[in-house]
Amino acid sequence: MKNYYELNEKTVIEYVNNKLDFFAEDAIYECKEIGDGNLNLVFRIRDTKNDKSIIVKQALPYVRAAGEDWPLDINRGEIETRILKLEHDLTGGLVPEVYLFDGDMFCMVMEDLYDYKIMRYGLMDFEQYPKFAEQISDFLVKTLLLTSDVVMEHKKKKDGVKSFINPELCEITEDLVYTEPFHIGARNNVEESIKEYHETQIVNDKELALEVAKLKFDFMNNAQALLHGDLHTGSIFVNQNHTKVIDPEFAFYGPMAYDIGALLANLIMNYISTEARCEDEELKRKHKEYLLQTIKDIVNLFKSKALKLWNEVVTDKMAKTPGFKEFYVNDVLVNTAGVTGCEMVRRTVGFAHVKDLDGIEDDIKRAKAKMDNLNLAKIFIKNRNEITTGEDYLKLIEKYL
Ligand code: SR1
Ligand code: MG
Repeated sequence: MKNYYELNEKTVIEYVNNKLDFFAEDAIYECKEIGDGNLNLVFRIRDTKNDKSIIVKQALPYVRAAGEDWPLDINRGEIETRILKLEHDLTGGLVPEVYLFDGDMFCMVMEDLYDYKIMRYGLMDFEQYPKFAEQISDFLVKTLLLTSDVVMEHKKKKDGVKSFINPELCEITEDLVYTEPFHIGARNNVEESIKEYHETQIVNDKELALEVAKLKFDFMNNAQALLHGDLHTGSIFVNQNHTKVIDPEFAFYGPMAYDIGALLANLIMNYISTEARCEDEELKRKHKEYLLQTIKDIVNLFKSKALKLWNEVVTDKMAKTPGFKEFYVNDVLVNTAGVTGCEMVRRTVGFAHVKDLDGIEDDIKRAKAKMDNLNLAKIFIKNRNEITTGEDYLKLIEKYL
């Protein structure tokens, strides 16, 4: 931490120019801190004269959303840089290009995705992305299957487990996703109108707690593949033609289901919020239809692409046993439904919420949306053994919402 200082909109310009030969001599700078995540500072620096821009992401030694009382491993940017480079190669560019990582300043300098939009905000504006399901299912299958034991030489895979060990960020997930939302706790954020519902329907449900405990220890003990680790719609940039996944600082070797479930949950929460937030009935109908189709496609495409790629890339002799690939993918999908439910619960009553639900202005509609969300989440967790196809998701969404 000797040479570390927190950057601001002024100092970051000089910082970048000392590190990289990117901007022209005659550049006219515009700089804005655009980070709205829970952890880091993110700056966009633009040269308006030559129309060039760059992103600088700096890790803080504490959780930004909580303040200095919640310290956090500052070295997370190093893991993020390594996984972004790896994912860039595995997926043929479904993540941004990293230009530089500076281990003194814990800063990453990368490609600016200025003609993309953060997916959460796009979906909240009821936009549709027709190529998303195809591209994100590619991302999931390639990053997950190709980093797993069924494909990788086993000692190399174990080296990966070691080099992507990420205890502090994993602990955040263990606490904020798999523990605290299922108890009454100081870091939870439960709005008054749903406090009773939370207590009676979530905290007091012992059957639910048992299922969540099983999922928690799967998250902690199943070093199946190299995960993104926080694949919500705020970690994805999209436009009509392309998808770029960002922010894999929670990366580690864990269960594939964690990435797929986090994504599905965030699409479902956008679906639930659309009912309350969209005033134009025709737009609402179309957006919900688009979301259902996307959810269905992601699950089904993940399954079909994983089974197809399996035949081309699997190296383990026992993994080639007839019937094993179907067993393996089915197991991933069962746990995916469980993770979907846990993510939906934690984003409603845990420390870190989503704007989709919190942004519903009407108090009554917001409370209803959150209770609907919790109710559906429980079904996903408890009935996960029967939820393994896109159609299964749609049936439940249509039945309970
Ligand atoms: C203390 S960090 C809270 C949440 O923000 C990140 O994006 C992760 O989702 C984490 O759980
Ligand atoms: Mg993030």
